[in-house]
Amino acid sequence: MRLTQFSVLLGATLLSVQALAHDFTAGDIHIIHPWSRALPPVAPTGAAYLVLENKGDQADRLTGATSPIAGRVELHEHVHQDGLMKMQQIDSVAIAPGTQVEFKPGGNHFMLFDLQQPLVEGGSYPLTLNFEHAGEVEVEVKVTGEPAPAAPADHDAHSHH
Ligand SMILES: [Cu+2]
Repeated sequence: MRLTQFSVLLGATLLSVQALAHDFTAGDIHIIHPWSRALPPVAPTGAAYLVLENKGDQADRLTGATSPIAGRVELHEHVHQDGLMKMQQIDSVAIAPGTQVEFKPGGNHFMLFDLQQPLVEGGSYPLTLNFEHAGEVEVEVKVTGEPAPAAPADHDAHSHH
């Protein structure tokens, strides 16, 4: 029963994610599908994800971001340290010519501190990205109910109770 409900939910979520695909351009930088996961209204921090593609022949660098809905936005990466996954702040993210840099759960992400409004499924908010060469561009981040990506292979080991 629970499994059936979950499958229905997952199917609906996949459809809504496709419907939400959207993109932006700043100079040579193509910004693909900025999104955030919906959170309970009390959450003080959130995260945003997207894909940056450098379509030019010059290296560029994402140097920061701001949003009117957050007191502060930091660039974060996940690192393995002492057997744990930890987040740490990074100053900038290089985007080599002809490559894509993916911000995703468990990897690079934008960390939004001091949220001024809840991340509600179906909503959206502005995020301004700053690039060394492409300059400043405002994108619209869509808030989805997308679940956490399935853990690799061994996730069955602890899901049978
Ligand atoms: Cu973070």
